[in-house]
Formats: sequence, structure tokens, C-alpha cells
Amino acid sequence: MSLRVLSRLRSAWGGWLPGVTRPAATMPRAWRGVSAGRTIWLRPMMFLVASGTAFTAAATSVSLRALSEAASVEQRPKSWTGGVVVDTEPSTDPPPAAAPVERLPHSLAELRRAEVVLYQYETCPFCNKLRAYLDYRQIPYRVVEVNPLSKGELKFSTYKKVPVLVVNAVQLNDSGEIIRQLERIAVPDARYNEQWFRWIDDWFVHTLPPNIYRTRQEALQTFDYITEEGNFTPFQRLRVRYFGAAAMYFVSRRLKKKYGIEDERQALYDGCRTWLQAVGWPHRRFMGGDRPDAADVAMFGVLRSIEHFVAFEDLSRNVPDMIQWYEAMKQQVPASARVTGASEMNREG
Ligand SMILES: N[C@@H](CCC(=O)N[C@@H](CS)C(=O)NCC(=O)O)C(=O)O
Repeated sequence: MSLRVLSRLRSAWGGWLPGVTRPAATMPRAWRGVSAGRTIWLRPMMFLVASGTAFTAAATSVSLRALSEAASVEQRPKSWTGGVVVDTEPSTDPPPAAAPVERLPHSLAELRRAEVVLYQYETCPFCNKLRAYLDYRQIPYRVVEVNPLSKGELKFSTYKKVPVLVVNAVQLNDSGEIIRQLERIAVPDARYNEQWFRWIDDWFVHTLPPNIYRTRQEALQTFDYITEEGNFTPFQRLRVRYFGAAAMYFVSRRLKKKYGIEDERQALYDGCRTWLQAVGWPHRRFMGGDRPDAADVAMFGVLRSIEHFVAFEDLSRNVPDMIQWYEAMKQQVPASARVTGASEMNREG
């Protein structure tokens, strides 16, 4: 194995293993300054990676399953027929845990005083959606970043997806259900467009993974970001960065097929144009009219999860109106209500 196999892997993966041929400018921060003249660090590291092959193969298959699940998000095949969501198969997800509603706060004021803890992955679109909602309603929350491989932080829960929100010790699962429930408490007479709120989960979100893992370069860029923002041990970070990116590149191809997406960028642009048309942009600013409703906040949150990626830059060039809408939303969503402190120091790495 060792260097010969690694060098084969490198060429299969576009000559892009650390410290070998990858241009310094495109290196993840952690690798910068490592390549030139300091390969002495790389050899033991490569050896570490190579000698752990058996373990890595087993562990990686577990990790990749989790990562592919994270990308395939909802497993329900749906077809989008120009405005109507057709549910072709019942969900195989476990139902969200029943929350003893009486223990939940009864008003926005009470919610703002409640103990709210968000178990999440920083980069997950569903978690971004829920964070956007909590920010919008200014409900302070602490964040626990879950390790996607061990999920140790979710030991208390039988539901193993994120986000999970714990409000005054009551566990709430599933971003859409959580937002619906919080919205009923926060603004009992609030109206929001349920059809478009669902459309985001049923269709739009599925256009994102094929876009952020579109090319090998983009998949690596995405994993650089995920591993920098997420809760990983240093060894997991290394493993996930390279094996994960390669796997997701292929998984995203499968997802495209599954959701009948031919051109991922086109699907993203079309999704955004469909959204703008439904909003009535530029005559109407938001799905909720002059003020955003929960559907606007959800769309904003989901888009925010790709803000750092090339796909977002391409979107801004091709559908500039969407970025105007996005910027208009930014004005409406106040500064983050995230409480920083000890709870965020749960990172293993
Ligand atoms: N319908 C759920 C979907 C949540 C979901 O699929 N989350 C992914 C992360 S993006 C997840 O936790 N996947 C399982 C895993 O990582 O093991 C929601 O809206 O919250």
C-alpha cells in the first residue's frame, strides 16, 4: 500500500493528495505551508493513513453511509410537477418523537426565556433552516455540534438525524415539524404558505447536494468547509476530507438520477426562478407579502447553507434576482440569536 497506492489514489482523484501536486492556493488551511520542503510531516501522516487501511475501510463505510444519508436527506422519492408535490412513497423515517406539549412554553416571550439547545451540523441545510427561524424570531439557543460519525452527542435520543431541538427538556425532531410547532407558539395567528414551506423540503433541498459535489474540485471544496466547521477528531477530519469528498462526488450522481435532475445548476436556477415567480418578485418582496413568513425564512436558511460555495457564486451570476431576494431577507433576519459559550466547546477535535 503506502506511497504507491496513495499516488495511484492521487492520480485517480485528479492529482490532489496533500503535499504532492495540489496547488498551494487551493489547499485547505490546515495543509498550507506543509508541502514545500516540509514533507517530513507528510510521510508519517501518509503512513498513518495507509497503515490504518483495514480500520479505515470499515469505519469509512460507516461514515460514508452517514454522509450519503446526510446528502440524500429525505429518502422519499417525490416528483415535482410544476407546483404540485406528488408523494410517491410513504416516508420510511421514524415519526418525530411526540412532545409533551404542556411542558413547552406558551408564548414567544416564554420561548425567548426558555432553555433551548440545538443539536446540529453547522453545514446541514435543515439545521441552517432552523437556525434562520430561531434568529428570525430572536429565540436564543445554544448549539451542540454533533459528530456525524459517532453521534455521541445524540446518545440520549433514538432519533439520530439533525436537527434536534430541546426546549425546556422537551425534545423536538425534524426541522419542518419544529418550525411549525414553534410558530404555533410564537405567533399563534401567523399564516404562512404551507405548500411552499413543504416544497422546499420536498424538492428544492434535493437540488443542493448535486450542486455542491458537482465536480471533484467542488466536492473537495465542500468537504474542506464541512470538516473545518463540523465536529470531527483530527483523524476523522483527514479521512472524511478525502474519502468523503470522493464518495459524495459519486453519491451526488446517484441523487441526480433519483430526483430526475439532468443538469444540477439548471435545476438550482429553475428552483430559484420558480420560487421568485411564486413570491411575485419584484412586485411582492416575500412569500408572506411585505414581511417574510415561515416559508421565506426556511428558503433563506436552506440557501444560506451553500453561501460559501461556488454554486452560490454561479447562482448570483445566473439568477441575480434571487440574490436580491436573499439580500432582502438578510435585512429582515436580525443578528444570530445563537448563544456562544461552554456548550459549543463540545468538539472532539
Ligand atoms: N426531514 C429531516 C431531515 C434531516 C436530515 O436528513 N438530516 C441529515 C443531515 S443534513 C441527517 O441527520 N442525516 C443522518 C445522518 O447524518 O446520519 C429534517 O427536516 O430535519
